[in-house]
Amino acid sequence: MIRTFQQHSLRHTRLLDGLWDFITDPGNVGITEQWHAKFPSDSRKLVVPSCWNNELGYYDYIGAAWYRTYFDTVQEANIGLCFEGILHHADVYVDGHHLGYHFGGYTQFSKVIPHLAQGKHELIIRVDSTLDWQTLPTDIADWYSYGGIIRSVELQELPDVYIESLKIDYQLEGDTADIQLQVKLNSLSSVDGQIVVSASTEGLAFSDSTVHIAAGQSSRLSLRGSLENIRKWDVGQPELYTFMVKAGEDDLIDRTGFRTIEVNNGQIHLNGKALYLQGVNRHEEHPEWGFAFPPKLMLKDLDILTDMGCNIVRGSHYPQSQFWIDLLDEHGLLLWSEIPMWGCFMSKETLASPLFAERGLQMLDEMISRDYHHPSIIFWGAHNEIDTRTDEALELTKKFVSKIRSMDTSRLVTYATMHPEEDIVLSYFDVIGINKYYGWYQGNVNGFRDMLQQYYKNAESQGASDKPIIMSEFGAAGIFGDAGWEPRLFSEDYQADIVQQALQIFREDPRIVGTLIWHFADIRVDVRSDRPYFRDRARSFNNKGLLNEYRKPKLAYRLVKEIYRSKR
Ligand code: ADA
Repeated sequence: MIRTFQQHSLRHTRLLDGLWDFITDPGNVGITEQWHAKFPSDSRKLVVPSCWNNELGYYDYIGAAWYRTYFDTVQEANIGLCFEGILHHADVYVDGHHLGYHFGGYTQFSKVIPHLAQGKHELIIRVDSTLDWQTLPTDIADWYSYGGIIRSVELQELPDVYIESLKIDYQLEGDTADIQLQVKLNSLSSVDGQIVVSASTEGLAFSDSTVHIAAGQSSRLSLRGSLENIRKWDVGQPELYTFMVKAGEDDLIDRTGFRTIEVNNGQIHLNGKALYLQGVNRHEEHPEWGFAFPPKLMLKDLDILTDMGCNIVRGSHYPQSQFWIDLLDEHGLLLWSEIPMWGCFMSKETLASPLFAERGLQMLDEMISRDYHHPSIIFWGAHNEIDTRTDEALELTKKFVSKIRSMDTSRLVTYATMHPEEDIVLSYFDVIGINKYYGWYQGNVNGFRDMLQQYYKNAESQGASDKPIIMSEFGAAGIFGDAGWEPRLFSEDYQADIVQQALQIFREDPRIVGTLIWHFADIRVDVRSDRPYFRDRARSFNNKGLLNEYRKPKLAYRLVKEIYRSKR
């Protein structure tokens, strides 16, 4: 996988990234014998990872496509295939056998093939980027509907008993950490066996444990240890600890940081100190790469966020790549991570759909399991702008929030509301995110003041007055280069004015604990000629970026930098 550190030193891994055969299948013909034989002659090459919509002729292609590559095994081996992100439906075939299906473009999944014979093997993936009213996101969202294998594909050679997962938990008492490791092992062997598991981190070796594992079964064990004088992870103080687990011939390396997060007196406390959050929303998108955002550009985005004086970024509106989150861990920046539940135009039928809920719960599961150890993640976001005045939203909220809390009690749970004045789900969350666009969709920028008063009344009536508030979205569009003497709509000047005035209002309000400007950089938007949505998006971009899509700063960027770097 593409991480900033090595995850295995014993297990052999290799990326299958590179040039793959590619063919679209608009008629959903499928992989019949005949069609399969035709694959090479009709197909073209495509780089994995990438989005096909960034290639000539495929700009607006939404539908099914087939990808093919080959890999060799020098001897019979257990093979694990790990897919970091495929938009959105994926069917995996090895040597013509269907290994399984996965839905969800922004979280990873794996398939294991025990005892694969020595030789050359064919890996085919059917990818379908079609969205509908029961998918996450649905077919209406304010970002481009890209398709493809957007993140890396990795092949792993697994020993007969391998480590499936590692979960690191800890309790802090002063500067002592009481640590529990939970290790899950899987056997692909036809005989029972015993295996020695050892684990360590800087300054602590856990006692070895001998585990009996039955043929073809899995086994869990937990290891405990205590570490004194720990260095805490904090904003701008990225203290990380690397954990190494060895089980027989296999190993797994992961990292975490020790810190506490809690809400106290309407404030968010990190390591016992009140935090004021200053940041932006960021889509992991670029006009040339779509969602297959390359590591080199991530480093640049990180430098820009740091230059601006941000201490947090919202991963709008889906789980972002692990490489990005590793970078945030390493630089002491915080992250709000959420699933792609974008509800601005969402129907009640969608909110009430069991399939939709099931997909959302699975995504929460995959996001939290994948990213549990990242100290940068402070919030799990349950949804964005669904109609939180309705019973359907309330029921879904209960399911999502209890799922999150059942998996993780060490972080805060939040969401972004566009109906703060009438919202009925406030009490389920630790922190309330408010999305409002006074000065853009909603009249004068001073409207924020009234809206906040109404929100406070609503919060009081629901017993939620003590919940910290983050202004999770606000902003205005400004076309890069359109600057002048007067702040006309869509000019850089207008955008800068709105953002500056809004920040001033929010920074004076003691109940607001943070601001996340919409948006970091301009993003491509799905403006299809046959649909009524997003018709105000000039250039087919959401132009509310503080930077343009190529990361050139607008006037608003310079003002925000000045404000974020000044004392409140
Ligand atoms: C919403 C939404 C964003 C974006 C924004 C806008 O708040 O959450 O994804 O669409 O509005 O630009 O209107």
